[in-house]
Amino acid sequence: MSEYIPSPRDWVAEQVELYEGSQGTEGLTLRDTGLPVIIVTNRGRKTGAVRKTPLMRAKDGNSYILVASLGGAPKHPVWYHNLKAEPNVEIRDETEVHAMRVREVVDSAERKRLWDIAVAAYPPYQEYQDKTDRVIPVFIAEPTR
Ligand code: F42
Repeated sequence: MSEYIPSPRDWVAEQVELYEGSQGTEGLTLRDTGLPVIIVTNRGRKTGAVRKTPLMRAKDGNSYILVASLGGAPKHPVWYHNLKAEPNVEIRDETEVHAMRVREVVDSAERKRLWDIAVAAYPPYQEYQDKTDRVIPVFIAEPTR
């Protein structure tokens, strides 16, 4: 098994530790918003190390919508590049863990539909999009079995 490298951001690493350490029974929401979070386990494209990325939970049927918002920062988060290089991930949603494959949604009609679901789940995504010049990437994660 590859090494797990925690996020250099303490609050993110702490959320992962609590969420995963409790098998998905604690640390399930973003800070004081009360809104649900999932944990995406992916691989670093250079190190090959295991990375764990908490994201907001937005669902479309059995699929998850992953929004590379990084709070509306000018650059994509590093995990965006990791998922482009290695699309096979695991998603923990509370006590359930699913094997998933992700793809970036480039079709504009499909992106709009999924974006609207994501914004309904987590309204600040729209503010993040409004404050950045980049088009915030949207992935869909679909079950592999
Ligand atoms: N971020 C979002 O973008 N969207 C969300 O919906 C979201 C929700 C959320 C909820 C709870 C929570 O705790 C955090 C949440 N975040 C959300 C933050 C998210 O978890 C990430 O922390 C954030 O998006 C930043 O991602 P990042 O991948 O840019 O992380 C940076 C800080 C980071 O970890 N950098 C590493 C480092 O060491 O500097 C790089 C790690 C890495 O992947 N390295 C690669 C490797 O090979 O290992 C190489 C990368 C390369 O190509 O250089």
